[in-house]
Amino acid sequence: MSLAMKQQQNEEINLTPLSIAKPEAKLYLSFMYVAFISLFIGGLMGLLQVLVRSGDFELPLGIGYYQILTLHGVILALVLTTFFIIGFQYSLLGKTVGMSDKQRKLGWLSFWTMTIGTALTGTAILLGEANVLYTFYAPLKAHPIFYIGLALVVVGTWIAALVNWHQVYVWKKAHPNQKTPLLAFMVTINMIMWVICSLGVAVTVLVQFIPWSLGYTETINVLLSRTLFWYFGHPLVYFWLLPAYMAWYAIIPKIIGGKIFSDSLARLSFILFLFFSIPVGFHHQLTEPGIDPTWKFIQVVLTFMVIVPSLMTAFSMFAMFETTGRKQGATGLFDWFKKLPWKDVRFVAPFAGMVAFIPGGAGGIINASHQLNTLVHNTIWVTGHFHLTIATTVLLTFFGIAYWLIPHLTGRKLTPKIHKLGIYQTIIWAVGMLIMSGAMHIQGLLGGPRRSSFSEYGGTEQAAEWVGYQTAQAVGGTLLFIGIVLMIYIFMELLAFAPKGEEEFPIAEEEEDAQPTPSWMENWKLWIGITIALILFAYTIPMIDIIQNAPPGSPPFDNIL
Ligand code: HAS
Repeated sequence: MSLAMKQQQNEEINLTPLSIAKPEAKLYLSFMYVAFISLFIGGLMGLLQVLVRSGDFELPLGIGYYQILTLHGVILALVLTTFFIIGFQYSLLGKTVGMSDKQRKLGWLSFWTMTIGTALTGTAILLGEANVLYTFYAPLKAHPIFYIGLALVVVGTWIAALVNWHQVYVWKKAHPNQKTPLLAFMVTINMIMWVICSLGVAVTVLVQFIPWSLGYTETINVLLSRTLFWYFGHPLVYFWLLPAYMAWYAIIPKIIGGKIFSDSLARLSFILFLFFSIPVGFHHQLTEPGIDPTWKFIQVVLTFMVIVPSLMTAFSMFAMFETTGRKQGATGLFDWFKKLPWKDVRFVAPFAGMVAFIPGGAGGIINASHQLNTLVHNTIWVTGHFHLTIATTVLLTFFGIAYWLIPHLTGRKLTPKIHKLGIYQTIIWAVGMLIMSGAMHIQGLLGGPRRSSFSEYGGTEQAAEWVGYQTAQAVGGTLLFIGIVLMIYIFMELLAFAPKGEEEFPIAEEEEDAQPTPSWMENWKLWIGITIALILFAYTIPMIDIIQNAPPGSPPFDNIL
């Protein structure tokens, strides 16, 4: 069916979600294959790391600790997330605004560009030519293929962004006076943020790293490269978070039998993310010399602004849970809690992710506080923080999405057995992460460094204090690996073995008496204008300073690890 016909049908049935045709499903599923293969490889590397750090295990065959650490970070933080997100977002748009044949073909182009890039980067790491970790901080130097591969992954996502915006544009033209469906609005924002921020990493990779790694330039401006990386690196974490929020705002209400709490509030929180995600990168560089403290202070203030939309989200979630519970007959202060569908894994997994975000977010606020940051920076506390946020909050939500998205796309049923297995999976994950991330937080407070293999540090007393926590991390990490194996099994069941049938693509509706969403919320020129103004304000002067007063650049440190 052509896109115009689908949209016509959409209008006739009063904006009920569109159906997903087989060729579209194939595209969305391809992204999921790469995401879940990455989960397995990255998880295995994680297991090896925690075992090495326990002090009781050595890597065989001359494999280096920093080689597997790089693979772990790149394949989980960059590949798994990006593939899942792009595939999920395509499916959201396919469902809410439609996808034409031409758009689908370009969707494949984005997929293959990203996949070829991943293969190149992965090969460089596997050959031991890129032990530079996922942040590839200069002056550590990798083989040029590592950077070229990463650049291709980014180019692939830009193609996806263009396709996404085109999908929304075509829909808008066909529905001139209607508001963009909430999920399509959210995808549009996420991709605007992503394209603006990934320009930073593109510039440093193309202008600094590739020529330097090819030997065309002798030195690199280290501070500039790190600043451009973090200009990208912090919004990157919201690029991971916002798809989880899409599910929390617009999908979870349907799963629990409720309605969207407030369409306007959800849109406003996404607009605030667009404004405040980017001009905050210095909070990763608070201990770095060469950046004027005034600008660090300004970016810390802006960091506290980006906490606001998450607090709005927390408020909305509580409000949505309570309103739904009360409509189902709950009375008293907390009865609504019992009304939540505790046997439905599509709800339980993301809910566990929400709970993890309470300490995860609090940890972020600690990190962002300049004085406290001096205590935790470069300690394994930070690793604990991001395992709670990305590896629990976001990932459990992604698992929650997979439970309905995969069978919806493969035409299979989410059976009671899989619900049950999924709930065990969630529990194993939550317990494993509680142990591993909890031990990381405490060890960090005791001064344990991050990004480091096992060492007794010459037999110092302080390092001896850390060993017990490292053993706990190995216990937690082993549980997490069991959780990964279980999740891969569930994924394969949903892909090919579960009984044939239909699974719902749950998209929630607004309350009947909801106030209309103001039309100015779609004033894209204004939102992008404010975003650019904030970026220019936060970065122009310090950037000029970093370039003009740069110390001598650094020659490459080649595979010293
Ligand atoms: Fe972070 C470092 C600050 C959020 C990821 N962060 C990292 C790194 C990663 C990362 C990967 O300021 C390491 C990078 C590296 O390799 O060096 N982070 C923050 C702040 C937030 C934050 C202020 N981070 C995230 C998210 C991530 C993530 C989200 C991934 C997805 N982070 C930092 C800073 C550093 C940092 C510094 C640098 C540290 C250093 O020195 O190197 C905020 O966005 C957090 C706001 C969140 C909240 C929580 C709201 C709670 C909600 C849940 C509601 C629960 C419900 C359930 C409804 C305020 C929405 C209720 C049920 C019940 C039963 C109660």
